[in-house]
Amino acid sequence: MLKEFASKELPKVEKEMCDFINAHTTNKDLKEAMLYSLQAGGKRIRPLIVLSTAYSFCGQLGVNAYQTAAALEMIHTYSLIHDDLPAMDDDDLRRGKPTNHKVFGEALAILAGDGLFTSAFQSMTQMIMEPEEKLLLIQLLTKAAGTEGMVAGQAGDMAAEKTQVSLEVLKRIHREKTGALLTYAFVAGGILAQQTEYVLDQLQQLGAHMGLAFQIRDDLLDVVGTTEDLGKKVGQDARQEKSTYPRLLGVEGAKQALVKELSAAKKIINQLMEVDDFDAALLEDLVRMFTL
Ligand code: GRG
Repeated sequence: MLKEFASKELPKVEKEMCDFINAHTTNKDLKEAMLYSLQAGGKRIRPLIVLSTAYSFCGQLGVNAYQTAAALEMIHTYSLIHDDLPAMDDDDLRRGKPTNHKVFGEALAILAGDGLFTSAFQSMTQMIMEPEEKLLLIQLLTKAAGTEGMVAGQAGDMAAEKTQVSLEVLKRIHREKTGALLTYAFVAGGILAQQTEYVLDQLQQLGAHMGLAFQIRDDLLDVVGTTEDLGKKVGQDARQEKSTYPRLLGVEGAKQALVKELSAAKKIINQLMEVDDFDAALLEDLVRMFTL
């Protein structure tokens, strides 16, 4: 069901992102660099979470849902461009293609990231909806992407490369670096579907478990290598000697940790079944997607 939903809905997010960049980027080279990374073939997990969460509660999607999903993916794309820069991970390949700075040079890649970051918020300010709801969606995204979320996590991750860290520190880094945007995706879906504080709190917790599961799974795939991504990643992490779940817990321990996070996620989805009109099918499929 999630697969069909994704095939039907994600092209609308693609269009939303590209139309916005095309309409609002005056410099041709900058536009090309931004579109290059946006169209480089990401899995679109974050937009898929926004849309499937909103749809699970109200069975329909308004234009604001696509705009929010598009803004979130623009921020994710900016973070990948900057993460690949020589000053950070210094990677030549992303999603099997040359990284943005390899194609466009470092200066334009920095600006492409800056452009995507600011365009995301610019597009959200244009959403036509209740001002309070819009402000909340924007405010929570600044928090998730910024110095209490992804940017803080990236700083923590850089510091952790030089030293072995505890499981607690590793969890915090991932909660901020990748978990914050994933959690936002669930909560934003709930806000777009006009859900109560109680539901938003449940979605926050669901996002936290799914965010950790996403990271543990990613770490495990680097070791056990069951997906296509593996070949691209093993070299990187082995070179960096980073602290990862399998390194701290062993492969079996990391697998158990993944199962634990996904069971907690399922429990929350079961609780949400008490909410009027909630249909669990899409979110249950999402949990299955995060399984090894
Ligand atoms: C530069 C501020 C700043 C932040 C960078 C997310 C991030 C923070 C860096 C990405 C580095 C990385 C490999 C993180 C591990 C989690 C992960 C696999 C992220 C990639 O997300 P996917 O799998 O990517 O959703 P696609 O390519 O599908 O969009």
